[in-house]
Amino acid sequence: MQALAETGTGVLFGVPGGGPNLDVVGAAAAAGLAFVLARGETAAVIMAATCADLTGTAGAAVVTRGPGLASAVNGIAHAALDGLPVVVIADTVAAADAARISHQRLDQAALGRSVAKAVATIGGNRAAQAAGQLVRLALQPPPGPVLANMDDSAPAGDALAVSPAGAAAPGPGGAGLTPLAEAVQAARRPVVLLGAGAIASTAAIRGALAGSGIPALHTYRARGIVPDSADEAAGLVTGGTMEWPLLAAADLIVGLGVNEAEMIPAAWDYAAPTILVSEPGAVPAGGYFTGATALTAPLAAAAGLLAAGPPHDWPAAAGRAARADAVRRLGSIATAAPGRLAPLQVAASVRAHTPPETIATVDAGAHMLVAMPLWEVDEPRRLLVSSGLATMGYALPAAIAAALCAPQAPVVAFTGDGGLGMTLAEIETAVRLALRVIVVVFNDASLSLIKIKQKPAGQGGPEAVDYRPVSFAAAAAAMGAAGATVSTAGELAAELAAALRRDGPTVIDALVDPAGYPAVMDLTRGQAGRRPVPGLAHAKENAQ
Ligand SMILES: Cc1ncc(C[n+]2csc(CCOP(=O)(O)OP(=O)(O)O)c2C)c(N)n1
Repeated sequence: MQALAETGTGVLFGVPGGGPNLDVVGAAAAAGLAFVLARGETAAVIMAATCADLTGTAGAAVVTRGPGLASAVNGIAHAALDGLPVVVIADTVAAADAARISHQRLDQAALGRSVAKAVATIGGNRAAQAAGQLVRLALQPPPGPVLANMDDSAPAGDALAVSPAGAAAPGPGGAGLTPLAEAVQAARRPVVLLGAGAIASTAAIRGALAGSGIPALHTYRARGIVPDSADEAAGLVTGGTMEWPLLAAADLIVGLGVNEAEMIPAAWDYAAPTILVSEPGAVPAGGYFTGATALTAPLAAAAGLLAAGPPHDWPAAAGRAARADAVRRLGSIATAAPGRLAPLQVAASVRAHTPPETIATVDAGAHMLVAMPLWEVDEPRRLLVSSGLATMGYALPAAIAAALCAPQAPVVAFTGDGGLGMTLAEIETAVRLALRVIVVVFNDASLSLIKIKQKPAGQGGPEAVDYRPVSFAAAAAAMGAAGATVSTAGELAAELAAALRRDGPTVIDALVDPAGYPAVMDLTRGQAGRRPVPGLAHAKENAQ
């Protein structure tokens, strides 16, 4: 605990088992860390990972042996794929008792190795030293989750086992940024892809791109590096097709700090060459970007090279035009049956009725496809999502952590009814902690994203995707939160205003019509996305 406190960690999340776990909670208090009791271990680790994301310090979670760690694994996997430093402290069946006790005994080292950057058994008289080493390892680039299995029968703290995913392969040495410098000189239509690895270089990248007119696409986690109010902010790159008009018109694609786990598994088949630059120590991009050149260099230097390139021939504000076109096309899908809201209307209305500094957390599902492009941000870390793992059950725990670790900003959690069902009990956590979290549930009693994917239509039957209707407003009230059901834009705006004035959490149960989701899917990931933006001629056509 001392090691965590010394590096700035302020909160320990968890669900303790008996004995040693409770000692950990006690040690946290002694070291000055607050303890937050969660309702589930996955949620506790997502909370810890979100605090790590927002503060740059290591997140911390404590779980019991066996079921506690097994239940935490999904949260650890989220932290691993989004590169977030979290220290998970687990009780164990002591090695000295292993021959006798098989109750709740799992191979916790093996379980941890499959998702964590490093696993250590910590105990005995070198425990403090090993703990310090583990915390440093979590934070060291590339950051990631680590697991400490506590075992006082361990003789002197076993050596740390670093799992392969945590050991960054070195990038190509020698070439430095020369290939980028040459490509930039030859390019007339460069596009930049910004990933979460570039957040730390935000100032340099903004300085280089501001006023340059070079369009910048952002991965989900990188949104806000170039503010959405800038002409260069071109919207999202997901590996889908929303970004197609720009990338198809580009003659050079330059990725800065892109984590390829963020990209959906579609083919990367643009005609323009792709050059990916990773910060030294980061996990370099690998196989996703077919044919790409990977370089390891400081991102600020790479951004500087871009700014020093020759004049380009993009139309004025090409990035803004591309993003506006995507948002306009999404907006045209906002139709809903009477008594229901269109999901697009919900996302747009929440953005319009909350202050600019609001932090939004977004769950996995069809609602995410509408919330992500519509949530405009002017700073990084205002739009949080489980990007690499894309796990359901993320938004509510992440929102609770955001309210705790970034208390100055209002927090909104966008979730589907399926995802909220997975973490519903954490509403009580938000009530207990009196956190101003606004949960907006896109309630259509269905796993809509999966329903869209039923091919042929209806594959697997309704029983594969449909739930009975649930009143999340009533469930929230049962846990002591404010709850309201809304089915019109006016009701939604009124409930948002009331929620922003409230000290504790509010659940806004938005009855949505999922009818527009297939068209949203087609626009963001299908053929409808492959339509040029008016006025943005294709580079090849232009060259003729
Ligand atoms: C933990 C987890 N289980 C399953 C999935 C696969 N999955 C992705 S989206 C989705 C449906 C989400 O439904 P809901 O939360 O109601 O949101 P909607 O799609 O209706 O907007 C499922 C099952 C996942 N991403 N994470």
